[in-house]
Amino acid sequence: MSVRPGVIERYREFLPITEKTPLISLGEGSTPMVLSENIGPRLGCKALYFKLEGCNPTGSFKDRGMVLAVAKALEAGKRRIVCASTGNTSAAAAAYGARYGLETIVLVPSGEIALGKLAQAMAYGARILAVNGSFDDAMTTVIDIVDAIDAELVNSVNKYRIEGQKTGAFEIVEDLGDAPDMMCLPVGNAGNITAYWKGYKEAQTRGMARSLPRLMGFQAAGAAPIVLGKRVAHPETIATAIRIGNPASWKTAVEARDESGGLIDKVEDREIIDAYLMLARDEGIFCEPASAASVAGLLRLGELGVDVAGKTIVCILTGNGLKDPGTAEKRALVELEYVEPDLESVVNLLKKH
Ligand code: AN7
Repeated sequence: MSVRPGVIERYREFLPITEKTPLISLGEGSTPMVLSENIGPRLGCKALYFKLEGCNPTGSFKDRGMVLAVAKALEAGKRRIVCASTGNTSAAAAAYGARYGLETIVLVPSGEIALGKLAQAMAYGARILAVNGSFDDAMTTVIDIVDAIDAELVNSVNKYRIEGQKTGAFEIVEDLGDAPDMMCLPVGNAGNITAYWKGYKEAQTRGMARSLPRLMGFQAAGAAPIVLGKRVAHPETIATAIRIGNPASWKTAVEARDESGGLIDKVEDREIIDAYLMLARDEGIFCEPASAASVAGLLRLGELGVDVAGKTIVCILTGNGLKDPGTAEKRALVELEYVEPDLESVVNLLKKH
């Protein structure tokens, strides 16, 4: 439990829970919707909001779905959870697993996950299997082993993950009083776009929203199977969170795209880094590279023939920038200025520019 209700309690009537489902929480959900000060006005949007999913307890949107998947695992009497991950799912699984006494096993692509995410899985005490292969190899392996090791699978092929993640859409319609015109988000394993679309449709059915948004999903150019219409054997991108070549929720992502009149397109690593730095320097928001793909995509919409002027748009910033300190250190290109600890030295140094 947490003092403010987490997503299970807040949205219990929208979720597949029973009297036996424990109302567990680490304080996930209710994340800030921050109005853009600079990027939105430059684009002529009516209003551009950033939903800061990095403010969740483990620093990413994964907590919304993980809390429900773990609650259902506990309800079913499971003792062990397992997942494959590019890092954030493993951090969330490890946190909720630790808190509620489940053994957590995570399979991650060896040497390919951001430092902050690895640090989290270590701190929470998960067993970390570094797989000699990609995320897609880790995912295939998890599906192969899950029954043999008597564990609950907590990847987004677990339907409770999608159910929990759809609460992001409910929060947005509650904050805005209706759905936005468009919502931009990164697409990796494609669970989140699937979940948001389900959430928006339910919000409309239940009278919480009148309209539905167009969903604009963005993959990294080197890991864009949905855009290309075929698997990518060796996905490559600086945004390690979405370095995925064969998304689990491919079909439902395409449905979300088509039913919403949206699109799934790709953004180059260079555009991702530009958006990542633009968010930090023009908005004061530090998200991880994968999250910045949403804004990189927004910046490309004009080119893609989509008019953003006068529109209300939400970008989902899926994870916290602190997850991946290595990218900031390498790409922000700020040199440390070494100085003696006295007034004269500091003043003289600052005069130089
Ligand atoms: C920051 O943690 O797949 O399209 O294993 O960490 O729902 O997969 C993470 C994905 C976007 C893509 N932004 O979401 C994992 C994992 C961040 C992410 C995505 C991920 P999906």
